[in-house]
Amino acid sequence: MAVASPTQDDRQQYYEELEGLQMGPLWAILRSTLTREPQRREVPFLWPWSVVRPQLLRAGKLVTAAEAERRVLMFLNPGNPARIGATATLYAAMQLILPGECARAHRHTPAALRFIVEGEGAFTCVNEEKVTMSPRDLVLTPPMVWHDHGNDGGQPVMWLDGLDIPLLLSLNGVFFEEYDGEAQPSSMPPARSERLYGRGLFPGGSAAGPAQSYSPVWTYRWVDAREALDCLRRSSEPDPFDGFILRYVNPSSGGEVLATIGCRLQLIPKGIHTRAHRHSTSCVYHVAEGSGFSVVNGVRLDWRHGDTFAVPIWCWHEHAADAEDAVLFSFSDEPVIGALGHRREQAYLGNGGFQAVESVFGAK
Ligand code: GTQ
Repeated sequence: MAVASPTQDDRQQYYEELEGLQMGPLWAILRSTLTREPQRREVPFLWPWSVVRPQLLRAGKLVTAAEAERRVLMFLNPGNPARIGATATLYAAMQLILPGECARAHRHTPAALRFIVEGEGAFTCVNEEKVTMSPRDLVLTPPMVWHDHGNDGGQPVMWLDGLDIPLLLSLNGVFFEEYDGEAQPSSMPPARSERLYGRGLFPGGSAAGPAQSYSPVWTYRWVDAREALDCLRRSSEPDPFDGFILRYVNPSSGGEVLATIGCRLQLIPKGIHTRAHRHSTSCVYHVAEGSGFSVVNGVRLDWRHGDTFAVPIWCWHEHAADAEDAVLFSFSDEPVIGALGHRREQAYLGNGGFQAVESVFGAK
């Protein structure tokens, strides 16, 4: 039996009825949802230390650590104001703790890392182990591990926080618990996690557990990392896309330090300009040493020590150091994308491997 051609009105009425029934036609959104490449809202962005530092110190005058729980300025990506994150999956922020303050103990499912930017004398207590923090050390507080921060010194201490909050929010996976009391007792011997798990020796016999999803070493010291980077430089050729690059490793598995976040430290020697590539992971960079610039999807980001910048997923990027050697710390969602089997990488082939600069970030 022949069916009469439907009119626009028939369709419209149908769609309206479906809406009331909590149903919808896939064909209306198929092409705009299952896109050829990621639809990315986040943009390349840089938070200069010269801007961040005074604002953070201002927070120190206006809000106490006790009031705030954590006195933290978040880095928000202007491309996606609805999301708390520097990229679609990664949260980045700068935390301040003043002498004598305590940021009380809690734990949560989001995984966290700290990269210390300025000041001596602060510590994080991680599962009853007091971990001292010095500039450029990496400190981990993995999922559901109790942590409080304190400052026994005489200076303000500031550090970069990296967490997987946007990822966990999209998974509806956030759980949070307050500790019973302000700060944990430090019942563990000082530097226990470094001394016991960070030296290529693990407890044997029945105490030798299976590989853990996060590193049992709570801190990776700058002096060690910097020395390793120099050693790498003296004994190998630079990677064309990343210069000399090290991976912070979970010694129990050989994998990434956190199940959802991987950390890297890379040296871009003076005069080196890396080739551009892009990958299916997003990344937050922090300048640990020196100065230089990156070109991210045609935007030139000039950076110096203390700056933080976001490279959203599938953005072309290349790095250069012209005046001096530069060292970049970075964290990414690589372990998540890798576990899903969705790792993709592409080299930029046009223009001799370098992007054309279309705009300069922050230029008026
Ligand atoms: O220091 O425990 O930037 O729980 C965000 C959430 C820091 C922290 C952040 C947190 C922390």
